[in-house]
Formats: sequence, C-alpha cells, structure tokens
Amino acid sequence: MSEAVLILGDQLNLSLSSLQAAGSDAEIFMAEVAEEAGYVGHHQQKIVLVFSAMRHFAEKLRAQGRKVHYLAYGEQAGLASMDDVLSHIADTKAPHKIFVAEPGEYRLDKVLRGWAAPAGTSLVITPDTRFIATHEAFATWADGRKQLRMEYFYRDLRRQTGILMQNGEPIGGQWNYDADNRKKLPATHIVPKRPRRKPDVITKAVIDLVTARFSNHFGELENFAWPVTQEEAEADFEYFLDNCLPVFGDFQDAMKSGEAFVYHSLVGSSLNLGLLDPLEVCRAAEARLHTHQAPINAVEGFIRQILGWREFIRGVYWLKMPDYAQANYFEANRALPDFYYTGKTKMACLREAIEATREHAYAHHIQRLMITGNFALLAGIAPEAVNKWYLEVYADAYEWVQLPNTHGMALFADGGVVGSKPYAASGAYVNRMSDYCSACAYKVKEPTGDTACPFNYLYWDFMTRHRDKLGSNPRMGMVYRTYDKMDDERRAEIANSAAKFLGNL
Ligand code: FAD
Ligand code: DLZ
Repeated sequence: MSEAVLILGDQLNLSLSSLQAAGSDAEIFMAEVAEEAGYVGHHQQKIVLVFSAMRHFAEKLRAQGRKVHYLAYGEQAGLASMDDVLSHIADTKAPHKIFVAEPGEYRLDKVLRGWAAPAGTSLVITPDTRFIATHEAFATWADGRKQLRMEYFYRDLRRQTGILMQNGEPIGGQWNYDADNRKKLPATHIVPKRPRRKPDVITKAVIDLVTARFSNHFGELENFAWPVTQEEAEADFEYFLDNCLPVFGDFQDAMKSGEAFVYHSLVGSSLNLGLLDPLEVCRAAEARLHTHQAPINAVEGFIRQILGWREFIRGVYWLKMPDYAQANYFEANRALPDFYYTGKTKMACLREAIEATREHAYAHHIQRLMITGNFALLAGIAPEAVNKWYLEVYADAYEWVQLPNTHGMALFADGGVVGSKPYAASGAYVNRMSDYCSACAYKVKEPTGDTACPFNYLYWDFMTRHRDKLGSNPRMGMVYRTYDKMDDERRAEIANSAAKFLGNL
C-alpha cells in the first residue's frame, strides 16, 4: 500500500483535505483511542456522539467503495493514543505516505507533528479546510492591530463571502442587530418541544460501550439525541430553520426554567464534528431572509455567531496558543465548587444551567457565559479548573473553541484579547433575562446579607478586588462611579457578605 489516510473523530466530512490529497485507493484508518476519550472526563453523551458519528462515517466511506480499517475502542491492544495509531498504520501497511488533516486542537497537533515516522513513511498534514477563514488569513487580519475585535473580523468575512451584503453594504443598512437580540420570554410563552431522535443500532452499541467503560464520567445518557450523521444534522438544522430561526433573534439571550434549548440551533456539535459546513449553514439561514421567512435580527444574529464568533474564536486560538492557555489575568486561584458537577446549589440559575448540562451535554450561550461563567469569574475560580469543566461537559466542546470562550470571554483571563471588558453581571441581569429568580432561595432584590442573591455582592466585590486592573478601562467607568457613590457601610456589607459566601463555598 502506498498511501493511507488517518481520519480523526471530528473530521467527519467527505471533502476533508486529507481525503482530497490522497489517491482514491488510499486505505483509511479511524480509531477510538483511550487518550482522546480520556484526556479530560468528557460527558458520556460526547463520547457516544463522537464514537457513533465516527462509526457511521466509516460506513458511509465503505458504501462509497473505500477500504476502511476501523479500530473500535478496546479492540486492539496497545493503541492508546494517536501516535500509537500512526505507528500501527506504518507497521501493518508500510505506506509511503500517511495523510491526516490538521487537528483542531494544539495538543493533538503537537502529538502528530512529534511522531517519529519510520524510514520510508512520511506523515503529510493537510490544512484544516472546515472553516471559512484560514490561519494565514486570520494572522494577516490580526497583524499590527492593537486590539482584536470580533466585529471587524466579522465585517471583513461578510465582505469576502458576500453574506448579508448588497452592493458592498450590509443588508438592512446595519452590520449588527445585537441590540435586537435581547428580549425576555414572556411568562406565558410556551417554547415548542424539539422532536427527539431514538438511537439507532450503532448508537445503541456505543451507549452500551460507554455505560460499561465511562460510567464514572459526568452526565446522563438517557436523553441522548444528538445527530450522528450528516443527514441527521441537516434534518435537525432544517427543523431549526423552519421553527426556531424566525424568533431566534428576539430570544437569543433569553433563559427559561426547564427550557434547555429555547430557540437555539443546536448545530454546534455537528459543525465541530464536520457533519455540517459553516458556510452552507450561513447561506441557508441567509436564504430565509430573502424568502421573508425570518427577519433580519434573527438571520444576522445567527450568522454573526458562526461567521463572526466561531471563526474569530478559532483564529484567536491558533494565533495565541500555546501561551494563551496559561494566562490568568486576575490571578484567580479558587477551587471549582463541587456543585458544578452535582448541581447541588441553592442558586436556581446555576442549578438550571448545570442540570441542563448534565441531561443534554448542552447549555446555551447565555447560560454558559452569564450563569456558570459569570459565577466562576466573580468567585475567582482558577481558570485551569474552569477550562477543564467546560471542556468536559459539552457535546460541542473542543479546546480550539472552548478555551478562548472560557478564558477570554467568560473569565477575562486573557486580559482583553477576546473581549474589551469582563462579562460580569449582578442578579439584576439574570432577573431581566430569565424567570429563574422567582424560583430561587435567594432574593434578587436584596443587595447583601444571607438571603441576598450572591451575584449581587459578588459583583461589587469582584469590581473592588480588581480595581487596579479594571479601573482605567473606559468601558468600566460607570461601574466605578456607581461604586464610589456608595457609603462606607454599604461597602463593608458587600465585603462581609462576599467573604462569608466565598468562605463557605
Ligand atoms: P447557537 O446559539 O444556535 O449559535 C449557532 C452557532 O454559532 C453555534 O453552534 C456555534 O457554532 C456558533 N457560536 C455561537 N457562539 C459562539 C462562540 N462564542 N464561539 C464560537 N462559536 C459560537 N462553543 C462550542 O462550539 N464549543 C465549546 O466548547 C464552547 N464552549 C463555550 C464556553 C463558554 C464559557 C462560552 C461562553 C461559550 C462557549 N461556546 C462553545 C460558544 C457557544 O456557547 C456555543 O457554541 C453554543 O452555545 C452552542 O449551542 P448552539 O449550537 O445551539 O448555538
Ligand atoms: C473527542 C474525541 C473522542 C472522545 N474520541 C476520539 C477518538 O477516540 N478518536 C479520534 O480520532 N478522535 C476522538 N475525538 C476527537 C479528537 O479528540 C479531536 O480530533 C481532537 O480533539 C482535535 O480536535
């Protein structure tokens, strides 16, 4: 055999660059390995998702006449990591070349590039073409800029792709409809239930495997419903376009008890596995604007997440790694409270977000950012522990997207690479965007004391603790002016309430 292709678990697309680069008779290898399944304690649903999607993709390749060697979990002794798999391919097939598309994560990229290929075999790493912007394009855009801001990168990509553009101008006359994405769900509003998919034979076999081998990992398997093939991912996305996109814009930031998904697309896991193509997803959403099936605040709001945030975040990751992972701007060092795994907390908002995470390996963006993220920021939890948690608990979690979101957006641990100021909020924000506070043991209207919403005093305590780092930020001026107007008694109450709460964490 002269050529082989190694396909990684999140590269499940027929147009993958490694498949394109190799000859059509190259034999294909896919492997379920302990190191990938265990480098963090992935949610059980994520392991089921990745293994089942890999197994389905292998069947798809076989149906196309390709020869696929699929090394299922535990089937082949001694194949614990991806470099073991490369050595196995070299030992058993002695190919002239092994093609692999660049991995999404720096960690694995290092492993692959560090593999000692035996004489006669070379490893060819082909570019990751599953994104709209290349590493080079992002680096060129970032070069010489004092600050990297998603909005300007997004505008450039709008211009380059022509998405939501007309005669060189943004459709609707505005680049960004963020201000029209912040409605609370009315109390009487009923969010339609998503159709559930039952696991097929392949998924059932993986569920049995994960139950037997990974039951110590976080999360429940009962609600597993993630799409595991391109066809399923497309069908779910169609459902979103028909039933959710029209109101996605209005309720993008809204949270509601018992509603894990609200009107979000749930396309993250499929995009990140390669089952959906980001540009096609954006174009399909744009088409709904042109056919008057969805308004501009919804379509732009959705496209901004993928063309804007997803591409920007991935650009930051590859531009800034490996140092980025070590940043800890606020020198936060508190341990992650157990309730992040158990859900046992009196704070209703945290309980809702963590329960959704446990049941579905999902929480939507505002829950991740403004509930679990906000708490970790205000309480000063060590970024390393927070990053580990976010990488473990979501079906769509891969370090290239999780790290800048956690480190940058939620924790401001990068000191302002991703955002211009911390996304810190008191209980008033949670109350404005959700119905959580009405079912909470704490009182959102109380600023301090044992029964007050902890977000209220933790917010001000955080601002006080980090005045040296945030005081000169022009976007924080109003916050500190408000603090300065408080009398000493109020300030002491804030400090005492925060110290007591954090001491008991
Ligand atoms: P929707 O809200 O319907 O948005 C559509 C798509 O836009 C998403 O699927 C995603 O591909 C993209 N998108 C939206 N926001 C972002 C963003 N900030 N960064 C990158 N892409 C974005 N996203 C992940 O894919 N994997 C992660 O591990 C991840 N970790 C996160 C951790 C934190 C602390 C925060 C604040 C955000 C994180 N996000 C992550 C971003 C975002 O929360 C998820 O992409 C989104 O919630 C997935 O749900 P959805 O598919 O229903 O997205
Ligand atoms: C996430 C994951 C898991 C759980 N297991 C595997 C695996 O066994 N084999 C594999 O090829 N890929 C797996 N993956 C996806 C990889 O971790 C992913 O390719 C890297 O994190 C790079 O994004």
